[in-house]
Amino acid sequence: MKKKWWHEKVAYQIYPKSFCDTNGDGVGDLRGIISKLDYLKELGVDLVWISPIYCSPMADQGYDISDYYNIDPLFGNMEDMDELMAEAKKRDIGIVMDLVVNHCSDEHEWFRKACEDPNGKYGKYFYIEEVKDGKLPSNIRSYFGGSCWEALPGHPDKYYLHLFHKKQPDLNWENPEVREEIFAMVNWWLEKGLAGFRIDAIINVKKSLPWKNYPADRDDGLSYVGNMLKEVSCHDFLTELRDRTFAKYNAFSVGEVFDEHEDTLPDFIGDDGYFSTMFDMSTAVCGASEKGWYERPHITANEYRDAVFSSQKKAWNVGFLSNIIENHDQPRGVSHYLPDGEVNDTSKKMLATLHFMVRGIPFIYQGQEIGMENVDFTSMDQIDDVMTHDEYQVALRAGLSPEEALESVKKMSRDNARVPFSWDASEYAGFTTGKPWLMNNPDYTRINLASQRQDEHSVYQYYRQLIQLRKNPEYKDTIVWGKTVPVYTDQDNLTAFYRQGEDQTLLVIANYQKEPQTITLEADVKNVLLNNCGEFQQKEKKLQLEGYQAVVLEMH
Ligand code: TEU
Ligand code: CA
Repeated sequence: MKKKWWHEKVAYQIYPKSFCDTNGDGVGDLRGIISKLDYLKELGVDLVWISPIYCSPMADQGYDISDYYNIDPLFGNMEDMDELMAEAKKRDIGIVMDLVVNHCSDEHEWFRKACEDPNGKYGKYFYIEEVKDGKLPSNIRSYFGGSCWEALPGHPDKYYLHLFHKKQPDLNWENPEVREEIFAMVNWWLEKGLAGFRIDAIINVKKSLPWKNYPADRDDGLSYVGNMLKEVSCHDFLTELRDRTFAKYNAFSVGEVFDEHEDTLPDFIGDDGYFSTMFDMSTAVCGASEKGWYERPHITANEYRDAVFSSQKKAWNVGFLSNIIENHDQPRGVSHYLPDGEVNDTSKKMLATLHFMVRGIPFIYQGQEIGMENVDFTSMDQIDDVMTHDEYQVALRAGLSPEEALESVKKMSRDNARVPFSWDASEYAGFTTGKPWLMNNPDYTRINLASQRQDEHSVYQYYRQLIQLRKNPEYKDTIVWGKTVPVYTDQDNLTAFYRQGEDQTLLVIANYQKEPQTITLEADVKNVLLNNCGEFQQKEKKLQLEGYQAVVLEMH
């Protein structure tokens, strides 16, 4: 496998609306990010991915872009962006933007022109179909609920495709002019000195044509988008995208890819893959039900382990996955993957250890490093996210009471991770001097950065140690490149694996339960590199682990 500059990096995701507000309007901004660069440096971050900051009507929080060449005034302006890139560069931090090109906003001028003249140049930028007798071209359900077809404004006989929100019309990648527009835009940003892109929803760009119906999978008569996507391959589009853009600049690219199969993984992240890396979504999708969020069971310790190990095995010898426990589309990792009632500093550090010690590029989502938890929403009015509101309706239609529906969807709500970062214990958690656009997590006086910075045993300090260990010249090669070899897999609620380097072996053990557990070591311990709690209790070959204890050992 070819070594690339990004393999050793530690990345951090910023959700700009909720990171840091500097002008008191309650919305995070670019100057806020600039003001926190020293903080990110202190943590040890090398790459910062910022969710969309382009001009947008914000129907889907910036994932509906109306101008790819400008910054939304909510976040600042292009001077701020240039300054951010320059200041980041001084600190040896690369800026990664979100590339949202499966769709744009219905307020983009391309779509406005398409509405004016559906048969003209811009009509061909989208998927627009004639509809006779109300018969839609296909019965695909949009990701956010309802049909993916919507009447074209001003043309009741024509419908356009939107796999996401109706304010996010899909761009027609079959049209070479559209692809040229996209490549030019990507290169324009890369010329500005961007380190790379996170590529949004990219597996959706290739549609199965001609349109047709699929077997319905809910009683709305509609069918999951994936049923259409699995009939086609993105290969040609993604190869062209790579060759015309990222490859020319040696830029970093991380794909948002779901449901990828082992046989095509080399195409995505092999040496000459479409992307530098892609997210490992295996734990995020664990337990997902076609019926909706309300049907979703809590993931178990063994399921978590099996999902991680199977990804590690798939990617070994192929390329690098990017590891996450949460992002702006997921609940908080600690609430998602740890049992209810057992979310505490020790178990949070255990999860962090697993996240950082498996092979791959670690991405921290803002607030993860201080162990931010899900929000105890008490009303749907507190939730902004379009997807949560749709899933709430799905739950009601399935017969749940409003209370039950709220209880069930709030566990998965994307707003759990979208509430403002808890900087300190002052009003609005130090995020803004105004009123935040989305409520703070009410637990901010208990969980915030300011207090954890002073406490050497905090979750935050533990994240710093994990990053320092990863960058320690003595262990770096093993942690970055070493093979992940699962061990003790017949013990329940235990995730343990070796990282095998050239002439070094590390052993990572996590006791994923509140009861103690004992393991028998296969070799002698040379060094204890990390330990998230209490004593290191070894008697000869027996190692006794406390509940949620995690250790990283260098072995003889
Ligand atoms: O997400 C793509 C996507 O597939 C999501 O619908 C995902 O299934 C869901 O959020 C899981 O909770 C990307 C972005 O990350 C998301 O924020 C956007 O809403 C979406 O694309 C549309 O651009
Ligand atoms: Ca602001």
